[in-house]
Formats: sequence, structure tokens, C-alpha cells
Amino acid sequence: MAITPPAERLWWKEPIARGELVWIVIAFLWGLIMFGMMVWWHLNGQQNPSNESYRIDPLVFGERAEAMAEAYTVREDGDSGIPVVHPPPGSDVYMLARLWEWWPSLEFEKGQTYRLHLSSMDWQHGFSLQPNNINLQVHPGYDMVVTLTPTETGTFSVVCNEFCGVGHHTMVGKIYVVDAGQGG
Ligand SMILES: [Cu+2]
Repeated sequence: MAITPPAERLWWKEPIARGELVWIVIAFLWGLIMFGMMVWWHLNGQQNPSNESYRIDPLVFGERAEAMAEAYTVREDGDSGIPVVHPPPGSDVYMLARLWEWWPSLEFEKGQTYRLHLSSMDWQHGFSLQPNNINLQVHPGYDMVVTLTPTETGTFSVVCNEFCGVGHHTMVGKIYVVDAGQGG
């Protein structure tokens, strides 16, 4: 019991009991194994998407997203005021996070490859693509680039999975995937 002082005050000078030492060694070795497994999971578990990241000024990122939206907006997303952008296959695509929205909505073509750039205008958000459960950190000042090729058509939601304030739960973006040559 910690409520009373130990009978032997200099307990930290006692030799480690054999059973405790065994557990320390097991925990240490297990930690090393798990450390090595990170490489294995990356290659075989499809858990860590291979992405690139670069430093970028949030203002510059915002300008790139706006330039893309200006060139390739095809409609408004419902009555949200957020544009739906249908970028050319193979191009660089930008989605920015800010309090409390993902902007703009994107429309991809199935089977085409895109370079998706993610960054934040204010503070940290989390990109969580549902229902596929792809999760990426989105930081201000960093351009996270993911090369992706949609394999199925449909409507996918992007939810923020880093708590970012009172509007956090309303921060839902949209990615639409249509058949090649469709949409727009
Ligand atoms: Cu957020």
C-alpha cells in the first residue's frame, strides 16, 4: 500500500527480484520486435500509406487550392456553398482543412491516379476517409501528398479525426468517384 511509507525506506537499493527482471527483459524484447514489425507492416500490412511531405506556407497552399477550384469546378456541393472540383486525371489535387470544413469537395474518376495534397490553414486536423478507413495527419505548414487511384465508384466522406474545437463534428468533406470519362 502506498498510503504508508515502505518498511524499508531505501527500497530502490534492493536487488531486482528475479520475476520482475524476467518481465522487464520480456517487455524490452517485445518492444524491439514491435519496432521491427513497423517495417513489415508498412510493406505487407497495407497499414501505412506511402506519402510524401513538404514544408509549405498555408497561404501558398490556399492559393493552389483556389487556383485548382477556379479552373475545374463543375458544380456546387448541395447547398453547402462548397464547390465540387473535377480535376484532370493524373493531376495534382488540393484539399485543405480549416475550421471547420474540408475544401473543396473532389470528384475523381475510377482507375485514374491523382496526387492528393492535404494541408491545414489553421491548426491540426485529421484526414479520415470513410468507409475505407485511410487516416492521415493534416498539419499547417506541411503539404502531405498521397498518390491514390480510386478502385470503386461512390460517395466517400472525409471526417476530421483530430479534435479541433466546437465545430469538429461538423467537419465532413466529400470525395465522389465516378466512372472514367463520366462526371464533370
Ligand atoms: Cu478538424
